[in-house]
Amino acid sequence: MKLSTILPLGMLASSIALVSPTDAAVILQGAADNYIAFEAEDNIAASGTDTISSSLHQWGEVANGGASGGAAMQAQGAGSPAPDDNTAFLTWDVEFVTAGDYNLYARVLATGTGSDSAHQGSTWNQTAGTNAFVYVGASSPSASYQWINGNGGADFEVLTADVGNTITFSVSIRENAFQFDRFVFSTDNSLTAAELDALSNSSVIPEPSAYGALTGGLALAIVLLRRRVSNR
Ligand SMILES: [Ca+2]
Ligand SMILES: [Ca+2]
Repeated sequence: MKLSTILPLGMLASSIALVSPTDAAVILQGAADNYIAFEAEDNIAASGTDTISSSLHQWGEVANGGASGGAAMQAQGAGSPAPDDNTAFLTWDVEFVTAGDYNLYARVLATGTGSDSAHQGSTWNQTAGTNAFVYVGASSPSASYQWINGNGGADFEVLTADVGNTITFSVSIRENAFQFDRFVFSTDNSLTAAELDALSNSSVIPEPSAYGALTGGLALAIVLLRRRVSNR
C-alpha cells in the first residue's frame, strides 16, 4: 500500500480524536467580531425544570413569525415562580477570542406586566439552583419582540484567562410566558435594535452529531481507498 493512500485516513482519524463525545455545542466568537450573537432556541447546552405548587415550570420552544429564526424560548408553567428561583433554567456554552467588557442585549417578548421579566446569571458560569440570578425585564410590555439591555447595564467581563475556553451563560424563569428570542454580547454598548438585528449569528463548534459527517467522510475515504486498491 502506498503512503499516499494511507495518509487521508490518518488525517481523518486525528480530526475525529479532536472532538470529545462529551462536548456540547459551543457558540464561538468570530475572529474579526467584537460580539457573540445566538438564537435562544439553538444550541442549548443544558436545561432544568422546577415544580411549584404542582405546576411544572420549564422553557419551551415556540414558533413565532416575529421571532428571529422563527422561534423563541418561552417560560411555561402556571403562576409565577418565586423571584430568584432559578431551577427552571437554560444554559448556553460560549467561547470568546477577544478579552474585554461585553454588554448583554436580549431580544424578548414581554406582552404584559405579568409576563415581562425573567432571571439571568449576572456573571459567567453561574450555576442554576445555587446562585441568585438577577432580574432582567422589559421597561414596558409590547405585543412585538424588543431588544432590552440585560444585566442592569453591567458588563460581562471576558478575562484573558477566559479567551479560548468554554464559559456558560444562563437564564431562568421568573414570569410565565416571557420569551427570550436572541442574545448578543458586544463590546459596543450603544447598539440600536436595527444594528443588533443586522448582526449575523456566531458560528458553532460542532457537537457530537458531527461524528455522522466525519464518519461519512471516513466512509468515503475507505471507498476511495478500496477503489484505488482494486485499480492496482
Ligand atoms: Ca412583571
Ligand atoms: Ca430566536
